[in-house]
This record gives sequence, structure tokens and C-alpha cells, in this order.
Amino acid sequence: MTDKATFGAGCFWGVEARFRELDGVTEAQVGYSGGHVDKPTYQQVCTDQTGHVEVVEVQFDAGRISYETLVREFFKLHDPTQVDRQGPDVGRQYRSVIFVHDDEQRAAAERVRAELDQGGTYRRPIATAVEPAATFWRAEEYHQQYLARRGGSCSIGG
Ligand code: MHO
Repeated sequence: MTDKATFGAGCFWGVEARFRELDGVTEAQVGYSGGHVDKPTYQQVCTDQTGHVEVVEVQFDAGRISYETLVREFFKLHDPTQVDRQGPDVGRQYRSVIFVHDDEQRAAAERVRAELDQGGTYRRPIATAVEPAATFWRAEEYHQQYLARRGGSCSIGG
């Protein structure tokens, strides 16, 4: 059985590539979530006017990797203290957010966030939001597995 997890951590190209590397992650696709326009396009989302975040929707085998491990990887692959931006990419579409699919995911996400916030890992407070999952709109095909197909890397996560 596969479960679903959804994360926003800046430009979705690099985030997708990182999640795909994890054992137990069976699928990952990039898209937009959390906004107020149906079927948003990349151009629309780029304007920061639709309210959407660039996200990665991960399918995983909970028998091989736990949701909590995914949350920890999410924190590692970006800087969660940045507000409404990630590295050179600025705007609310790049904000740090965990879209949770049930109460168990919410509890795990909030627990890990609190632990890292209080554990002295970061010099600044964690800005990551934990919000209920909204409609996931799959991004245009040319954005799927972008780095794998094009080579190169994103500004985050090397
Ligand atoms: N600065 C990046 C953002 C792309 S990401 C899909 C670029 O335009 O190359 O938002």
C-alpha cells in the first residue's frame, strides 16, 4: 500500500530529485497546491498571485520508509528558516510548507518541527507552515523530473 505526502520547499525541481533518491519513495510528481485558482499554469503561479506553492507530491511505501523520515529529509533539503523564499527564488510560491493528509501526519510534522526548532539546529526560527492538504494540480510535463532529464542542479540541495 502506498501513502502520500506533500511538501513545499522552494523550486520543485530540486525537491523532487531529492525525494526520488530515497528508498521507499515509489513516485514523486511536481505541482501546485494551496491556491485559489483551478488548473493553475506555471506562468500564473510565478506571478505569486494565485496563492499556490510549488510542491512535490510523494508516494511512499510506509513499510519501507516512515512519514517521519520523509519530514526529516524535507527539513534537511532546504532552509526552513527562510520566509516566503528559498535561496534566489523569492515569493510566496516558494514558502516552506508541509501539506498534511491526516491527523497522524499533522502530529508527526508538528513534532519534528518543534524538535528542530528547540534543538538548536538553526539560528533563526523555523518558518515552515503545517497546513491541511488542498487540491494538488500536477505541473506541466516539462517540469516533471526536470533535473534528471536536463542534468544540472537546483539552487537548493546541490
Ligand atoms: N529560479 C528558477 C526557478 C524555477 S523553479 C521551477 C528558474 O527559473 O530557473 O521555480
